[in-house]
Amino acid sequence: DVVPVRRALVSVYDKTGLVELATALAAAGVEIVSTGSTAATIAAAGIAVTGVERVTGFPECLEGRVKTLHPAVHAGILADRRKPDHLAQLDSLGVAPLDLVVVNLYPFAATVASGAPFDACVEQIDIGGPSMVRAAAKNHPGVAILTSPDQYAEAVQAIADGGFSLAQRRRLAAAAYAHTAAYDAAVATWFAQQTEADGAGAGTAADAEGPVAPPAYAGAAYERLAALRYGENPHQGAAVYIAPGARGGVANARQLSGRAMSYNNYTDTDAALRAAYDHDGEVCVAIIKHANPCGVAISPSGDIAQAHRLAHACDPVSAFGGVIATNATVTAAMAHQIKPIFTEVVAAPAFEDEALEILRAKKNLRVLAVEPPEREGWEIKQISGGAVIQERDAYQAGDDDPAAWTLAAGHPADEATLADLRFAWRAIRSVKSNAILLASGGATVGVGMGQVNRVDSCRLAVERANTLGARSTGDAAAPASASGETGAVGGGDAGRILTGPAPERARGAVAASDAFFPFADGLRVLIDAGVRAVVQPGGSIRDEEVIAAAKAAGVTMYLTGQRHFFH
Ligand code: 93A
Repeated sequence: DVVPVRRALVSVYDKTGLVELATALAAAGVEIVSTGSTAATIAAAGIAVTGVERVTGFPECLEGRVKTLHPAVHAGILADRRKPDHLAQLDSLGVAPLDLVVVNLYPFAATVASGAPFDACVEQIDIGGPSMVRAAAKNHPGVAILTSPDQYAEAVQAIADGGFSLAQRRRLAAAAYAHTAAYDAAVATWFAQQTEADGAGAGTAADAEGPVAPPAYAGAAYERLAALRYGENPHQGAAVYIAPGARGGVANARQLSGRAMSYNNYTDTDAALRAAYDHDGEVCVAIIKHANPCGVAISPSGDIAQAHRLAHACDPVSAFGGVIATNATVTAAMAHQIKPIFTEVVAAPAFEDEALEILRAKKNLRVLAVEPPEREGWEIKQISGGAVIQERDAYQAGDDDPAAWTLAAGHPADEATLADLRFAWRAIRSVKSNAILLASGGATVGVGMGQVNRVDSCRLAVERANTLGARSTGDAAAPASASGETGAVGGGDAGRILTGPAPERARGAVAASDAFFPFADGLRVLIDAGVRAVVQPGGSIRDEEVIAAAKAAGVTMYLTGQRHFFH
């Protein structure tokens, strides 16, 4: 099933490895047919090349829009060698078959990412390239297709060994179709976005009454970035993919140091970024374990090291082996704090040089430079037999603003309390439902996550607040005396950011609930623990009973009118 390579068509935008490939092809006696600047690059290296115009008898025209779109090219690619009739037709038409097609496409996504104007982006939609790729992949019984310089080494070896095997050609064909599918998905996504921006398209949530169903392209193909060692567990195969046209977020992260990212590293870092970037205008640090926050904090003074201390102090036990993300530049002071704590990943938009040096010294710590994740877009979740797609729960949703809340019980909150309620309401969006979150001083102090009834989430939040935490002064000059105390991990320097035994942190804290209280029982757990103000969506048929319980206890309660389930 090995087909020898006698004639190759080479047309590549990315010239990486081109001369080496052409050299190997020429050495193997392969005739090279090529387009414009690809042919010029090959010829400049002193390698014999036939211009595609000689094959087509037609000049490249329309500013390059028509180069290879010609029957002399496509018949040469598509003729089925197993059919004598096809070969006879080629003969009578004077067309020679092509055994190898090497094409990589115009850089459409990179052009969009560069902020180029509409027409310039459209010009970078490759037409002739994908046509050849798809034709060659279709005719894989006789033709091999290469779409990336990564495949050249394998190809050179195959040609030296006498040709590509059928298994190789099939694998290359599958990769080729995945490539053109992802390319078209990027075009489709961008195009639909442009149409929406014109106001002529399907519309957005902003201009419609209710939620808008995702357009067809929302489920478009993802492009495979890399295989992962394994999935959630070592017996599960896994890979990571890039969304068409996406730039930010963890899938596009630049890894600056540490071991390769695992599947769980990717998903936890994603959760950490979601949490950290939900606090616009504030310096925020989020620590995630098993997709849930074990600490989120902002620093009113913009001191990221302080925000990290506060986030860590929420639950130092769980922060062991966690993932840290922030929306601000990591300073040396923060890096010093992270150093003694076993941490899987640190993700940030930027790092001070000294911070990077400190973090790089920890060989197992993965350090990621990440552009902000996109706020809007579609979330895809697989279900058996298909998928459900929804609009992302937008960061900074309208109900974030306390001015839009309704005071249902107690006195209006003072400025500091209102700031904590606002923080808690933002932070709860990254906690798995049912979620109850206790906060104080711009930091979570107790998180009750993922319970199947709300009263259990309340109990969990209170218990965790009162047992797990270690008080942090949030002060840069915190004494280094508390090593080994409650919740300190790793001993030694880890104690530096923990300044005392776990206090009763639920007392005096504020609480947020991601959805309404169906009964007063959950709220009573919070009241009994000393919580003084609560923010929740409201909307239960027993709202009256819940509000009455708050009033009776002198607890302030705000209703936001919007819930934030997150599963
Ligand atoms: O403009 S096209 O859509 N029309 C074509 O006929 C065509 N043929 C090859 N783009 C076309 N190509 C693309 O040109 C290839 O996909 C490749 O990216 C590029 C190589 O052109 P050059 O050899 O001039 O650099």
